[in-house]
Amino acid sequence: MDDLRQKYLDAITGAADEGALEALRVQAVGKKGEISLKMRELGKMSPEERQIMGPALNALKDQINDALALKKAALGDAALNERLATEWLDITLPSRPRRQGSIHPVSQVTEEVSAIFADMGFAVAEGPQVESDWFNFDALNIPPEHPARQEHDTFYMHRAAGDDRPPHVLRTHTSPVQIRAMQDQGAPIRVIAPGRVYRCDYDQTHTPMFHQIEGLAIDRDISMANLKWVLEEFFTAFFGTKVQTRFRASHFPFTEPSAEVDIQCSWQDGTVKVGEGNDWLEVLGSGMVHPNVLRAAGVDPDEWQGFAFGIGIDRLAMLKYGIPDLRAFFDSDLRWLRHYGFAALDVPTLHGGLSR
Ligand code: 2U9
Repeated sequence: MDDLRQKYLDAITGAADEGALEALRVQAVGKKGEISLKMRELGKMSPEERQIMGPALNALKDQINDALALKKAALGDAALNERLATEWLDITLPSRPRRQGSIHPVSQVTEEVSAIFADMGFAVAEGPQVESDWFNFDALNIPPEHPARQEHDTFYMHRAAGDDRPPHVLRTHTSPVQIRAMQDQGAPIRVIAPGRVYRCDYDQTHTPMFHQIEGLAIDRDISMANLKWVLEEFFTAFFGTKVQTRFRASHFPFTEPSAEVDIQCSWQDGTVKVGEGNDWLEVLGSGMVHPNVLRAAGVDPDEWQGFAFGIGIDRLAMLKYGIPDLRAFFDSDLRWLRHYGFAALDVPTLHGGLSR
């Protein structure tokens, strides 16, 4: 019995892997194993012999099962340690760089301007970029032979041969949006119309597509004084500092009287600072909406009056963020956007400026 014990305990200790261990288990305590066979022989023994051999064989079986279990655990640990030592991931390896987008300054400024005017009760209106010449010109008191039609450097859409109707145009301003808004809602009305506009012009300060925001406020007694207050309120909120304005008499077909508006600024080392100094920078056009325009939009000019203004968004973005060249807006390289501080997460909120 002791030989048997020693034989199996030694073999178990020396087992190289789980396969060898299983073979030993079958050989020792399996159904036809050496110890199981010995147990079967108990029946042939005298009761005295059986009383001694029975417990001894059971104890031997338990001892071998315990040794098998211990060795199995040890082999499992060893296998795991071996894997841990050979199979490892270098988690310090830098991840692959991910390309990150960035909000465009024009989009950001559009949101900022819309939010400021929304706080003053202006709704945002949008309209088509391909317009009929009636909405783009006639309704705005620019008749077919008016020189402003040429000045606008209009892109004309194609008409089929034999179709004599006047061609549609790429809108040259967002004013048609406000004509449509007045037709739909009537007066009183307060809207701003941001969006893309098109003029056939390309040089250092002009691109064939640019962005405008126009504003319109019509009520029974709206005046130029209201216009001045709204604009100063806007510039002060937009630039984050008190900004004076200067009105200069001007002429537009759609407003009477008309004024060009300058904002207070200073020039230092070739860069402009808004809201300080004794210089003036022209930034927008404005005036009281011409009675002909109100009439075309279905609003009675004897009952209603109001102001309108137009401002270039691209220019505003350049001024606020110190972008010197308009062409940067059309550059596909995102690095310049980062250069001017535009991160992917610069999302303007309606109330309370930018969330960063
Ligand atoms: C309606 C009636 C009148 C909008 C106006 C201007 C003057 C103006 C320029 C500013 C810079 C265009 O982007 S820019 O080059 N705009 O000078 N815009 S008054 O007048 C309107 C608009 C809508 C129904």
